[in-house]
Amino acid sequence: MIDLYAAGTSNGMRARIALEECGLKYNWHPIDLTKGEHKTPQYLAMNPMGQIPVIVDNEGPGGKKITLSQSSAIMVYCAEKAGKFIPKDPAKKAAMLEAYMSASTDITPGFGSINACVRAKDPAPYAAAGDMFKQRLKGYFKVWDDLLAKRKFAAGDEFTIADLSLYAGYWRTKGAFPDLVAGMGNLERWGNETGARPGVQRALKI
Ligand SMILES: N[C@@H](CCC(=O)N[C@@H](CS)C(=O)NCC(=O)O)C(=O)O
Repeated sequence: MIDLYAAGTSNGMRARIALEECGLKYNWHPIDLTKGEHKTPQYLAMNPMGQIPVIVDNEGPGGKKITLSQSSAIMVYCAEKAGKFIPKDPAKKAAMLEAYMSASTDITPGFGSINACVRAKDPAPYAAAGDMFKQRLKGYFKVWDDLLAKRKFAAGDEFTIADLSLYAGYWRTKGAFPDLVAGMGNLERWGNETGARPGVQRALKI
């Protein structure tokens, strides 16, 4: 059985979406970031970065327990364990990695940067930076909108972890800053299809 320690953020939901979509059984341990539950000595022993998400798989590789942080690493781990969502064909796998990295290293950190600016205790000094990050994220989503006009899924004709990763960032952005994805019909079509998947729906019901 896997233990998941997370909260309802983009990174936290990336891990939970992966577990649900991969059909892996897990225990859900909600972490209250406002109470600093991710900074306790017990938590830091699992992830010295003091961040969610973390999974502990008691039946990891070789039957040994493994503790893993970094939402994108967790997604790959779940996909490999379940044998799902990573293309076998090398060219399709390369395309998947390209899309996956955009979702994991452009979209979600972009969202996180905006959040840090607008939710700062005193947001005024960060207003210009917040606007700059908003424009940058909107630009990324516009490219995704154009790409999704030509392909059904994030990396082509196969549903992969790139879709799962991109969806977490899209879902959070749409909820918090809807204007950044407004009027992007292809992205919306893909978002509606991905959001309707039973595993994604279960993951986001917290
Ligand atoms: N690169 C990490 C980022 C994790 C991260 O930023 N987690 C945030 C929530 S989305 C967090 O725990 N923030 C609290 C903190 O940094 O103190 C990942 O992908 O898992």
